[in-house]
Amino acid sequence: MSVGTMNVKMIEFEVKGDERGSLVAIEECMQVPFQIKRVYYIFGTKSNVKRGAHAHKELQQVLIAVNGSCTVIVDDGFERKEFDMNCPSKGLFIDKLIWREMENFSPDCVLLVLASDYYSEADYIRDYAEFKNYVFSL
Ligand code: T46
Repeated sequence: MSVGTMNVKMIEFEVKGDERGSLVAIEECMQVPFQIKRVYYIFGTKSNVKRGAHAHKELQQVLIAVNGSCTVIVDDGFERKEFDMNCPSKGLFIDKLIWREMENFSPDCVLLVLASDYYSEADYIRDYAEFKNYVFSL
């Protein structure tokens, strides 16, 4: 891994709109680059709360602010980037081994997450120094 190759990218989903409103469809291995094994969503986040602050050894995810807004900060151990999440037709793909933090949640924010695997606490790295050591040892 080296500077400038952080595997995080914003995906624009096609909006099927008509006079009734809008619809976005997401299928595994089509609009997102993995098989979707788990879906969860974060809502009712209190103001001034920060979430995340961990990386995953293997898990890949796509984060979508289906309502409201929040900020996602990503860090591959070499550089940090910030993404404003405020559009239900955009998803942030986050590869494995990326540290992530979420903050600035609007009261109405619903952050939908599509994940490549089932929940496993063993996949989390929750200490930043440990994360950097892990990345630099690869
Ligand atoms: C991530 C960011 C974007 C479960 O039991 N099953 C699950 O699938 C998840 C995701 C969580 N949990 C439990 C574990 C904790 O007791 O729900 C509680 C809150 O989870 P956590 O503190 O990890 O939540 P966040 O918002 O800090 O992080 C979550 C995901 O865990 C993480 O994978 O990338 O959202």
